[in-house]
Amino acid sequence: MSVKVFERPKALSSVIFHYCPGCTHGIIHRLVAEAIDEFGVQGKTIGVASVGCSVLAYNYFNVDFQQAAHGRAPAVATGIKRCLPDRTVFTYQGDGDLASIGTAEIVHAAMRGENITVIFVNNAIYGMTGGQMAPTTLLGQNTTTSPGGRKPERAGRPIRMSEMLSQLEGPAYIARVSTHNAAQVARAKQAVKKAFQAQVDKKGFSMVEVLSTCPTNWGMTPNEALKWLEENMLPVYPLGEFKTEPGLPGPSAAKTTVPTREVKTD
Ligand SMILES: Cc1ncc(C[n+]2csc(CCOP(=O)(O)OP(=O)(O)O)c2C)c(N)n1
Ligand code: SF4
Repeated sequence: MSVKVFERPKALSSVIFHYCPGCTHGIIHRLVAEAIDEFGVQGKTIGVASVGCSVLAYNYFNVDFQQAAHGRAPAVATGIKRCLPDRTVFTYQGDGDLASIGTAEIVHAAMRGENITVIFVNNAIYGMTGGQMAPTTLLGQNTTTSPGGRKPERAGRPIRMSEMLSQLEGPAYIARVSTHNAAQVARAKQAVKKAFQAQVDKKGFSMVEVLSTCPTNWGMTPNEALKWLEENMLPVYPLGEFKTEPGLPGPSAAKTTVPTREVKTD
């Protein structure tokens, strides 16, 4: 008797990724595709690709896709979801895209509680354009635009998007997960599923921040990059669920914000 232990998710096309060896974008694609398969929504999912190394995501996911301009994916996804509310809509964005040029779009989509899912890939650098400093770059981290390391007096401190967005009332689910070992990848899968579940249940905005590697621009081997992520990124970007609406599977965190009251104007 033969037992199948591994297969390509149906929501992933049979195409070889262009990502560099050891880049964890590929793992994250797979997690998203597995979640789409498990929810049985492949035929009614629409992805929104951003600009960055994952700009070609539409080649890899076997679902409908729309390309958005740099940083604008949450606005594009908002329009798609409002026009086609029965579709499962997700964005796939890097940290340069989401936390720099796209800061306004992500904050306002989260504030409005748009019923979309955001997959936020944080590799602490601009990957596609050759390794410039991002808002997520760690203090002291060398990049092409911070030779000698990021200095707080010049460039501020790393922005923690999950913590920041979880202060808003709109989001239903916000979590940060990582890809540095198999156990963490398994946890990441649960978070991605929970984010899609929030959308299916019409609970509102969901985001999973996934800590990811960029061995090429970090100047490391794939294994060194996984170790660097674990040792340097986790202390700055702690893992966990920052916001969970009651009713979603798994332990529910208390709401972090007190809802604002409606005021009557007559
Ligand atoms: C309006 C605009 N500004 C700047 C760029 C250049 N640009 C392309 S990708 C990118 C950064 C990508 O980094 P990130 O979002 O972190 O994704 P990664 O490549 O690391 O996955 C930038 C600045 C652009 N394409 N469009
Ligand atoms: S440049 Fe970095 S983020 Fe882009 S594919 Fe290569 S390793 Fe991945």
